[in-house]
Amino acid sequence: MEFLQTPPALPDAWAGDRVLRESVRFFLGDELFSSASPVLAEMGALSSHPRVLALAMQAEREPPRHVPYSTWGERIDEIEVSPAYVELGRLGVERGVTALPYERDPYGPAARVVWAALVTMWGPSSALYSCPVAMTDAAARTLLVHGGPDDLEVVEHLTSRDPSRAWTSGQWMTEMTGGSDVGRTETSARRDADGAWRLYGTKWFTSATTSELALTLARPEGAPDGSKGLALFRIHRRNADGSRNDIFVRRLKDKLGTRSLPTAELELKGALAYPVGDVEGNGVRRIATMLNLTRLHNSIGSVGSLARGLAWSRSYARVREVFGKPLESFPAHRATLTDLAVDHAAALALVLRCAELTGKAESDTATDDERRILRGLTPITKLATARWAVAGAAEAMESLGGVGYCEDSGLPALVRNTHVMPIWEGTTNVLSLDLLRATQRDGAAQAIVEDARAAARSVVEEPEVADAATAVLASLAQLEERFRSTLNDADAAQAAARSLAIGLATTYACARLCIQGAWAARRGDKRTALAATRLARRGLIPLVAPEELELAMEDGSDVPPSRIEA
Ligand code: MFK
Repeated sequence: MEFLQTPPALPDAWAGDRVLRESVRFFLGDELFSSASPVLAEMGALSSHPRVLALAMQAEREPPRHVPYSTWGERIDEIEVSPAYVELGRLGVERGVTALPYERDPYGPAARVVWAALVTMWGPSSALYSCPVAMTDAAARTLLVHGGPDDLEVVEHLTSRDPSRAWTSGQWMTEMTGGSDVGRTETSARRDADGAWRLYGTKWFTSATTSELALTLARPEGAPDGSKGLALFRIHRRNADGSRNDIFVRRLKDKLGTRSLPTAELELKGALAYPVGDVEGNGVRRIATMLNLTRLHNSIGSVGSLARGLAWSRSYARVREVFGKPLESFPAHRATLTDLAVDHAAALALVLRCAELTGKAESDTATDDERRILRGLTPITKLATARWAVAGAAEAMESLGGVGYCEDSGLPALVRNTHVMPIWEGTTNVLSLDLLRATQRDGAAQAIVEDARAAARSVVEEPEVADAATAVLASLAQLEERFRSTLNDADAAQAAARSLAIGLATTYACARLCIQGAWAARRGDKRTALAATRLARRGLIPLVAPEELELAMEDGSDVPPSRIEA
């Protein structure tokens, strides 16, 4: 009879993920873990349920459509999205992907840890509804911190579990002048005779454009150039009477991935908007609250991709037989899966630590040192997890061979969608430079180094993690020296920024895996200690930054393109 491969089955994202369960228990303690487990178990089962996976596939096949005009010629600029995308959003919202961090009971400051675990599982099944969720959460927090009484009603909608009341928010920051250099924002804000603010300009990348509202930056007339002149505004797609605001869709973006998610170019032609706080030029500082949270969401998305890719790879290795033996028994393949597992454990350790500190900061229980750690840990967690996730998703696809390269396996969508992680919310270099700035202004890197050192020292005598903890301490000393020798020279610091950021993230992840591994080993499970050891053996700091920067742009790159007729 013709051979037919037994298909791999995606395991339950909670019951089938030992590292996630152990990590959440490590962060929460036994008692809170018991109370959070049912919620997380439900999400684990839901996110790997065949119906949910089918919805995600459907949303991938049904990209958004821009409908500029009504049947009778009225300009409407509707964006139609797949019903599957809407349904996936409903499933997440009902289970608290936006609401849980705002419900202090029963988890208190640890709510962000429970929530982060929840969203890592839901994200890869959400057909990128995780994107509006990121911006909605971040907008709610930004409005709570910087907004006034009028914003509170909006926050209620943004943090509701009731799909009939729940709103989502976008974040319209990027303009044609740049996603990174936000200070060049050209959108202007003018005040009407009746005192209302109206915005004029073009927003170049606006995702989740079907959201009810967005937070955006604009320059009030007469305000200075640069980021110091920008103010933050809340802007709604529809006015209070249901009529459309003066927001026009130029076109939808044709993206490599995130295909189910609408991303548009928008023109604001006198669109009504409400300042968040004053208009005295605190816009970038205020939107930074939003950015720090969306960067955490991005990191959670990267962990989700790593977990999903690893789950598919392992599942396939269990059912596939080659050269007369199960694939899972080949040392070459085991080595590949081991490194994927280490990347996943390291990324999760960083993300849950960031979530823990975010929860403390939001509930005003963080110490000054913890705030400094969080300031630097957010960008480096985002940049490191995104890079690991891109490599991990590609590795997972490769591990399924040719079938993994075919659309109906779902792996190509995972690879495409993961590729947005290093780009969305700040590229690797932009975030590396953010770490340098936060180090010079707030001592962020020093705080991270001290925290990692204290962690490694606390377990360096424990046999299971002694080697890894020793490597962490050596790496921290090297990093300190590299920071010291480069920070005073702006060009040298820039050239070294990426290797410093990745080195610090990897070393910090290893320190966290050391303390978690020692804790788990005392309870009888040595696998996280093994992950710490393997991570340390791979090397914690990348090579020193190149000094041969003249190789970057070769002579001749200014030669005009060929004009020969083909
Ligand atoms: C899933 C979706 C898929 C769709 C496809 C997506 C495609 C990609 C679309 C995109 O374009 S994503 C673009 C994402 N863009 C960014 O993430 C912004 C990157 N740029 C930065 O992060 C800059 O550092 C930033 C704009 C925030 C600030 O740069 P500036 O203009 O040079 O200002 P400056 O002086 O560094 O900071 C201004 C103030 O904000 C300072 O405070 P003070 O005024 O009190 O001195 C900073 O300390 C503060 N600040 C900046 N970043 C902060 C921060 N505070 C706290 N946390 C931060 N992260």
